[in-house]
Amino acid sequence: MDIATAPAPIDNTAGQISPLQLTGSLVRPMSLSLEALRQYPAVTCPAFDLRCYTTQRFIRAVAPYRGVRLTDLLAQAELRNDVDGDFKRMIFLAVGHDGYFVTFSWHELFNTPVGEKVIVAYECGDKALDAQHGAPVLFSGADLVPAPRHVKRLARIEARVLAL
Ligand SMILES: Nc1nc2c(c(=O)[nH]1)N[C@H]1C(S)=C(S)[C@@H](COP(=O)(O)O)O[C@H]1N2
Ligand SMILES: [Mo]
Repeated sequence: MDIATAPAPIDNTAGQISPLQLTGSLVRPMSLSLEALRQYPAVTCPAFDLRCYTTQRFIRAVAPYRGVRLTDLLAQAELRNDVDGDFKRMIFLAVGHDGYFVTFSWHELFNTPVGEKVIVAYECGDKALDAQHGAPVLFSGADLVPAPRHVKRLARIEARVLAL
């Protein structure tokens, strides 16, 4: 094959960023580009040290993130409540482009101080994040060890109602 004329491979690390999908038990599922995220009220979190939970390894210092609260996005999408009280049994999966995912409970997000500090970030240290720097990044600022719920290249937030 002539490499010079071969179509460019789709390489998401090269800068292309797919819209963030809000899916699952929502009244209005949404698809949000970085530009669309910027239309929501912006919040900034303090700088912090990224540290792995499993190894306790120090990864790097991270400058303040700027982004939108996850609860603001979910309020816009509106949680379904098909059976009375479903929201109290709801969890949210935050899924990265590579399939890495973490969870939040409705209680954490909407009924504890943790939720106020969960953001989807599009800027870091006053500079726009690109795909190579993980945009958009989901970050839970109240966590004791930040790395697990620091999801690089967040692709989807999925709302699920748990049943026994
Ligand atoms: N998308 C994505 N985000 C992720 C992970 C991952 O595998 N995929 N691993 C998490 C964990 S457990 C750690 S320790 C850090 C690793 O960050 P680093 O790749 O910058 O060293 O990213 C976190 N965010
Ligand atoms: Mo980790």
